[in-house]
Amino acid sequence: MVHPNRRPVAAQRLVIAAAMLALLFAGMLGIAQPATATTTIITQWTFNSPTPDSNTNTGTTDPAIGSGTASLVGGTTATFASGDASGGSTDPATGDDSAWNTTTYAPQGTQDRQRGAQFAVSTVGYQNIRFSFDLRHSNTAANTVALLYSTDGGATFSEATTFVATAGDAWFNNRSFDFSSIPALNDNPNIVFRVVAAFASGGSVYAPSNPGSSYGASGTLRFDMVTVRGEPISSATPTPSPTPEPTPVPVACSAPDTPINQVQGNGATTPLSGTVVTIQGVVVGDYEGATPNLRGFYLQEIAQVDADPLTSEGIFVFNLNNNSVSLGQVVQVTGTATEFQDQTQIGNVTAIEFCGTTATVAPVDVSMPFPDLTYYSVKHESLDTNVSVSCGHWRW
Ligand SMILES: [Ca+2]
Ligand SMILES: [Ca+2]
Ligand SMILES: [Ca+2]
Repeated sequence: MVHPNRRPVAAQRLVIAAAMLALLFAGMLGIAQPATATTTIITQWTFNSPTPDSNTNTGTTDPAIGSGTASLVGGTTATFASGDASGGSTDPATGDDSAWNTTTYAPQGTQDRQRGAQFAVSTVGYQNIRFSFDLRHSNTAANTVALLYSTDGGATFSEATTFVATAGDAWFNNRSFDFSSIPALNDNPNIVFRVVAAFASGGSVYAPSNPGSSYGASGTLRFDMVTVRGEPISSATPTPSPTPEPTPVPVACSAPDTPINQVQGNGATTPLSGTVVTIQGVVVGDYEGATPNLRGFYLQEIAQVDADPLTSEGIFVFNLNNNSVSLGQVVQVTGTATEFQDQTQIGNVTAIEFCGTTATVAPVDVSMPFPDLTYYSVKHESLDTNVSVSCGHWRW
C-alpha cells in the first residue's frame, strides 16, 4: 500500500539531501561559509590599569588584548581620565575605567591632520581588517577627526574616512571603518592607524565640537576601546591539507624463489643438494607433528611449473616437530635442498612466510603400470596424485 504521505516525505528528503550535498560540495571547494567567518580581536586598548586601582587617572597604553604600540602624534600630550564620565565609552569596566585623554592640539588654522594618536599593530595571519574606537570630544576640541592608515610602518599614510562630532563633552562610540576592501592591510606586520584632528570639511580651520564654543588647542580628544579586528586567514581560506603518502605495505612472498622443478631436477636426485633455496607453493599435504607423523608437509609449485615431464612440481619440507602450515596455504619456504630416503626434501628450514592466499591444485592422474620403475618416483615425487590401477582408484 502506498502511504498518502509518501511522496511529500520523499520530496522533503530529496530537498534535504540536495541541501546537504550543496553544503558538502561547498566545503570541498573551499568556499567560505558565512557562519564560519570568525572576526576576532587582534589588538585592543582599554587604557585601564592592568590591576584595578580605583583611580581613573592611572592607566596604561599597553594593549589589554594582543600586542601593539600606542603613541602620540605631532606634539600632542596625554593623561589618563575617566572612561565613564560624560556618558561613558563602551568599556564595560566600571570604577577603574580609564581612557587616554589627548590634548595640546595645533593652533587654529595650522597642522591639519598632523596631531593626534596612532596605533601600530601586526595583522599577520588576519584579513578583512576593521578598526574601531570610542572618542570623547571636549567642547573646544576639533569636531572632525580623520582616520589615516599606513601599510609601511608609518612611512606613508592614506586617509580612510573622517568622523564628525555634533556635540561637546560627549562620547562618540563605536566609530569604525571596515578595511576589508583594502587587501594591503591583510597579513601585514607594519600597519599603523592614526586618528588626527582635522579641519572642518571644506575649510581651513578647526571647528569646535560644541557649536557654541570656540576651537582651542587645549581641547581634549579622549580615546577608549581602540580595537583592531580581523578574520584569521586560515579559517577563511583553508588550504587543503596534502594527501598523506600511503604507508607502503610489504608485499608478502616478494622474495625471488626457485621453481620446485629446478630443486627436484630431472634425475633421481636434486642437482642443488646442500644448497639453501627459497621455494614457493601450495601445501598439498600436511603431515606435521612429532613422529609417527612425517614431521613436515608437501609443497606443490603453482606459478613456475615447467613443461619437462621428468621433473616433479612437488617437494617435501621437513619441519622437525613444528606445526606451521595448513592444507591449501600458499607459503614461501627457505631451507636446504637434500635427499632423504631417496626423496628430495627441504631441510634446515630457516623461514616459512605465508603469502596471504590459499590455493588448490588439481590432482594429477597417473595410470599404472608405470612405463619403468623410476617413472613415478621422479616425475610424481611428492605430487598430489590420483593413482588408478585395473582394480581400483585411490588417492596417493
Ligand atoms: Ca577604558
Ligand atoms: Ca587606574
Ligand atoms: Ca565603563
